[in-house]
Amino acid sequence: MGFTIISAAEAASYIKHGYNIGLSGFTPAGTPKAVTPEIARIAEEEHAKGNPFQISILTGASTGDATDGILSRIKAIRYRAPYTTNPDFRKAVNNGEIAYNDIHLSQMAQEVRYGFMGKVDVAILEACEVTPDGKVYLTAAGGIAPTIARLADKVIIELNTAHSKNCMGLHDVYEPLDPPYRREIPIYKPSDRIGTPYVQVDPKKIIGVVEINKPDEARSFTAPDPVTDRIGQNVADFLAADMKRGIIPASFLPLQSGVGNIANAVLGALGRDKTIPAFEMYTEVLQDAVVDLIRQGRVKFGSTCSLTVTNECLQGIYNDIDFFRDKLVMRPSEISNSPEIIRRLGVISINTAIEADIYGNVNSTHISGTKMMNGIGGSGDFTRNAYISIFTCPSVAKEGKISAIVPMVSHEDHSEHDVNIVITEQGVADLRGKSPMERARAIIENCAHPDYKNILWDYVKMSSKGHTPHCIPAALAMHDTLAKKGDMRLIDWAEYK
Ligand code: 0RQ
Repeated sequence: MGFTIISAAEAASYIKHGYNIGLSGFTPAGTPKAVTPEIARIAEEEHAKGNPFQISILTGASTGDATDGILSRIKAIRYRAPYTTNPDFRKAVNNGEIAYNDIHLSQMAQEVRYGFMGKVDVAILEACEVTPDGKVYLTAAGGIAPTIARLADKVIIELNTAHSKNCMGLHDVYEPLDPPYRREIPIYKPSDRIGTPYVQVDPKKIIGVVEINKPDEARSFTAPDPVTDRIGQNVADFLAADMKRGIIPASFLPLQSGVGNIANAVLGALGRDKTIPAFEMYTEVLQDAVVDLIRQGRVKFGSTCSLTVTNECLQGIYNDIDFFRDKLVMRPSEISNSPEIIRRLGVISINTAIEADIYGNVNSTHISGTKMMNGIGGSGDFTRNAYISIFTCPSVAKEGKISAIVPMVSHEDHSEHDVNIVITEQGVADLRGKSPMERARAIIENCAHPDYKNILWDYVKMSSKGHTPHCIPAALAMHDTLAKKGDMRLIDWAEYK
């Protein structure tokens, strides 16, 4: 290996107040886990002495508690981008303690390169192997590792033996040139490889190697329930029908699917539906359900940014690497989420909404318009460029007190111009080729919960005419009723006319 072995504490001592830190990883997969808790320890000591100590974090997507959790609890994060799922980080953001920049994941690496977020002082990369000439073999995610490794003044490697060296070869590392020199990214099918299996780092920049043995902070999934199962089945039935009528080619198209239980249920249902041929994934996160489908031959190939799987599933992949090697590839997030490639391949996107409005605008990020949930992640990258863009969600949240279908979304991430299909456990609203009023009818009739159908029709009736009818004083009245009375069903439209 040829580099100095240093402790996590020693590595952390190179991080100074005000530094911009770049981290490998995408979702907790592939994120460094040993140095960041030591940075937190230094921050705590400095805070105890009355000194300021805060850093900025630039990474691929969400990290684990060892980064976003620990550092946000002790107020050691000044700024962070992009997507995150940590509850303590979320609390700090919604308290106004952290400057959070929620950008599309495909844009993260290039915005760092363009200098929008300042320079990268230190990059910390998790690796399963590093060679003396600076070839860094990443672990379970591509993220923005190639970019931060190249731009950072200094690099720290966390060599994690919890990841097998069998991971070597699963990555395809490629960084596009910036305008005006950018060319097409030459991926024409999900399995195309265009780069190297490692990230090249200038060996002179490597401060040292921290040896660890820590599994990814993988999230477990709650068991599927009747609602997520129904949503999954509705998605599978919809896609099978679209294929039957020739809208989706008989050979099928690559799929992207988000994280969480709905995504797992959707994939499970697609796998079971034998009228749908074995298909490919061109996605950013690949969950356990897809790995099972690869084993069953139902998924032929998975191109992803990260293996966001349980540790047991990940070890299964490493153990059966001869089987998986030609069926999986991990890419940097700007390639896995590249609008150019998503559009070229005709990817069908499936993401989860917090709420959708009757005209097809979708909120993926904010609870009641102001509180950040997680972030937009890659949902915008895929939705805007998909062959067919699908949003799923349960029709109601919090035991029915909240309708996921509302007159106007309280925050907009995906506009009516980009959203093709909305699916709840109630049914499917196909918005393609429809005018706003036609969309409203499809969404209210097919997706809204029965408790809310008349409420939503009453809103439409009281709306002033126009291309997109609205009653502006009442557009957020269901949210206002939730805030005041705790249940959207208690809406009294007369109060808002
Ligand atoms: O609350 O946690 O208190 O139970 O929101 O909702 O139904 O458990 O759904 O975990 O799949 O998350 C959109 C946030 C959904 C996620 C979002 C409450 C609900 C519950 C969570 P509790 P569920 P999920 C790939 C693509 C954006 C990024 C993306 C997400 C909690 O899917 O972050 O798509 N998406 N990336 O009760 C108030 C509503 C609500 C509501 C739900 N209308 N009002 N609360 N909840 N709807 C991934 C990457 O990009 C890496």
